[in-house]
Amino acid sequence: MSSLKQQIAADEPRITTAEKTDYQVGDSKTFRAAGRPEGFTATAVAVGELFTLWVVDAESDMLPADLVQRLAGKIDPVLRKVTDAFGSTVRVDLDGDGKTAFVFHRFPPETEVLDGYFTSIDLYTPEQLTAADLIEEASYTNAMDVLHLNVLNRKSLEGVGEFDESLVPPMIAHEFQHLVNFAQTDGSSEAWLNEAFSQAAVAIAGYGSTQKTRAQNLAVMVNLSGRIPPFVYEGSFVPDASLGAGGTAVYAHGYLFSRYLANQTRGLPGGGDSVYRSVFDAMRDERGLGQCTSESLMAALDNIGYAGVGDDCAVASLDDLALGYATALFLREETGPHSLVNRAGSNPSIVDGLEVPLLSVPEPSKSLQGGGSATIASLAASGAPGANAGSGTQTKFATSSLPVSYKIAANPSSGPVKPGSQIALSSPQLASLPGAHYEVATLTTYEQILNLSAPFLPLEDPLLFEPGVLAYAVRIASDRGTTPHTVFGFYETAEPDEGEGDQGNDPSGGTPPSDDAGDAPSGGDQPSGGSPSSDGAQHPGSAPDDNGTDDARIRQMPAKALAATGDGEAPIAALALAAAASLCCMALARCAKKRSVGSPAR
Ligand SMILES: [Ca+2]
Repeated sequence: MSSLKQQIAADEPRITTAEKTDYQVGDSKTFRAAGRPEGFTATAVAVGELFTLWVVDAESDMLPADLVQRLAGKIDPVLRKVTDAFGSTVRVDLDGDGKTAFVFHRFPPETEVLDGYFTSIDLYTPEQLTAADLIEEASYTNAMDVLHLNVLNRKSLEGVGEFDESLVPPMIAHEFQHLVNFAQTDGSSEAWLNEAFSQAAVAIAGYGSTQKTRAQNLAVMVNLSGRIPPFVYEGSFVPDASLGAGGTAVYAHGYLFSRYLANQTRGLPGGGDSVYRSVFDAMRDERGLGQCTSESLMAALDNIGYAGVGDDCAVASLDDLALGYATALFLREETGPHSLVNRAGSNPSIVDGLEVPLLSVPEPSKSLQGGGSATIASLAASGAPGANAGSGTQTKFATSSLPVSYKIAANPSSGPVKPGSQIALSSPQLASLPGAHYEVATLTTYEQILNLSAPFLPLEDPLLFEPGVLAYAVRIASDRGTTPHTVFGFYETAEPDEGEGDQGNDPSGGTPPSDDAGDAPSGGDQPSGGSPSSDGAQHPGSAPDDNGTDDARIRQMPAKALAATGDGEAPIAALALAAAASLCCMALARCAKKRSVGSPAR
């Protein structure tokens, strides 16, 4: 495959077509895709400054003209913002039109769960691929800078209404970053960081709020497993999101970690939203090709003045960085290394429009997986940060009085009540959260319970049971954000007597549900591989811990771990973040089936 690495400068286009193409609306062209080597004919339906948009002829009914026009109006602004932040795609503008092609077609069964994808296969000619012994890939490359969009996106697949156009702009931001990434690095990119950059692109394009379900799933996963799941992986591996919560969490992590990078380095030369370009730039080779790797990340942070050795440096290593991020996830400081936002006066839990629930750890995980996994424990309960943190040793302590295990009790806790009965709420954590108060969502249908589609409103009066209500969802809102919610189910009783308090029939007693509304945008993608991995949404109840036998392949590395201890004032003030041994060195057995062309073998 190294034969495909040509001696090309990073900003030099390598045009493969004989003559410049200048596509116009109405043009017809044959495209190919994985699983569709026979090809299909598509027609150009819109041409912008930076893009061409194509729809497969056989499915033209799926995208009526008014929908196409609405989408077309949103693409150029997205591409411009992503280009400004991450860099140019000129090196891979294979057809030399100065634009990127987006083609809507019906994905074959093996990729039908995806909303869209990028594959670097498309950036090579059949001859190049054949010479590299990639015969199957040679049959479906487009030899063109093209991104694939599914005419059946997730909501239409689930039968929940029509094609969901709101998924398209954030997905385009996400997938287009993968194209920029390949143009900048020629595939010298670790998948976890490449995905994080694509999630940053979603934020920079202005669609951060579309990641809500993923952020909530991350919070649910932490709540269920007692630990922050891993997010730093080796090489081309990232968890397959269709397999459960692990993959979903990676996208939430990608978003939050990438914005943590920008927000932590804001104001430093090469920092802020320029941090991603700085990563590409930090280790450019003689051809001008950069990297998107752990090494170039740390080199960039060193150049920026954020990482290094010395008192002025915020972090000394990737381990430090991941621990700072994990701590920020828990503590939500307004500014400083334990802040996701790092801006005084801002809500510390709203990251580029995405509201991130406070994380709750009812019971610390007894083991950690590496790869940035972290847990938090009560020093008062355990006496010491004693999590089994692999080969790491606990060397760092931080102080916070913020609770991390949020409990809300209701009396009665669930079950039959009479209309007008008062439901008393109590939480030992309420008093220790600055500005804390209850918020309640009234759920009257099972669909609302499933999707938590009812709004949370401040509880100002005693909560009285209303006829026809199936359940109330309750959370604590505070200056640092909102906690995970707890659902209390109730039903009306005809019995006149008081004192049921019956918990026996509790339909949903107190367990925060995963409100997977299926609205996670940007479909799964494979940053630079030939076989796009799926990116389904997490389903409630799916196992939060998907390591299994993969733990055998975690490479143990000396790593710092972190503990936090409180000042002892509040009963739950003594916290321990005992965490994150063997960071960043997790290689799981379930690797992507196909490596990207031109991607360095690891
Ligand atoms: Ca082009």
